[in-house]
Amino acid sequence: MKVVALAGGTGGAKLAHGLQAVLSPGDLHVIVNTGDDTERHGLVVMPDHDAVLYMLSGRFDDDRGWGISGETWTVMDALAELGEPTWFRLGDRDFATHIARTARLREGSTLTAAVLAIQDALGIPTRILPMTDTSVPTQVRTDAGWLDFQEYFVHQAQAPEVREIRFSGMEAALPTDEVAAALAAADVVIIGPSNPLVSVGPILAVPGMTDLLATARARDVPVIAVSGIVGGVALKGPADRMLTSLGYESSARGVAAQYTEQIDGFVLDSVDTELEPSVAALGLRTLVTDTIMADHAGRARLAREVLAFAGTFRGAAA
Ligand code: FO1
Repeated sequence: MKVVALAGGTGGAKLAHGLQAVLSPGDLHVIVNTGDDTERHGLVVMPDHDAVLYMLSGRFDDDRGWGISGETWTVMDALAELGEPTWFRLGDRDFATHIARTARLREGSTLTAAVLAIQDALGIPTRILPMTDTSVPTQVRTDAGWLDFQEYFVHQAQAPEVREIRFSGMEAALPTDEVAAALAAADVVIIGPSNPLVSVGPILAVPGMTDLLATARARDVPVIAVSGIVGGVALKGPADRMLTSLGYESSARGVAAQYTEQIDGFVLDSVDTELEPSVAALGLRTLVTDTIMADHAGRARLAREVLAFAGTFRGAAA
């Protein structure tokens, strides 16, 4: 079964890890948000790509929630001595990823070719595909004006209220050929439990992306989203406060409402059972289960349950 997962931050990366564990090698493609990408110390850093890369290669630091486990910080400390800004922390081994990727980009590789080479080097059986090859940096408007995403997220610790979100340069972006091919071959598309506004939102905002999803759905490929809001609260990050400050409901139903035009099924946590009828009233089929992926076994369990749920759509369509 060919599966395409859409992923932003940690939640999407965890579900992708579970999917990789239960699918045959080569059957999973992950389309990642590149709106969080930034340049630090002259290097291209791709937080969402790298969260998935490190998760799928068993390197992710689950305790810290980003970067590589067992990191050392020699280069960062040396940069601090040189007076360079160090609020965005890059570990020594993480630096190697950004150096290798940036070198390939400077040699003329596309973003996709540069990251696929790194994935091959790390030996993962999954293709992690940037949603687009051009730069589409996410910016958020706060009461102090527009901020680059990492300035808001890391430097200002997500403290300012977000009034507006934009993806700079998005009007000129296109899904890559690799993304289009993965969606054309997919049997199931799964939107991971990532922030619907700044993680999945940019992926769906790439011009032509929702058409590719619609084409897949037209050949009976179910598109299923998993809520990253449980009991009204984001499992990680500022999604709950962002939904509220932008006038949406911070709940699993609020997440489902973001995707109604694009999805067929929605997975919500057992904690939110009472919301299930109102999600179903949006025209969606639902699965209510434990969506908290506490450990590796939990990731694989949720992946299996979501794939079984997806199987019920194909039966219904036949
Ligand atoms: N998150 C932090 O909270 N502090 C950091 O210093 C930090 C550094 C960092 C370096 C590389 C990388 O790939 C991710 C990093 N993150 C850091 C995580 C991060 O930027 C966010 O979690 C995502 O952009 C939101 O999805």
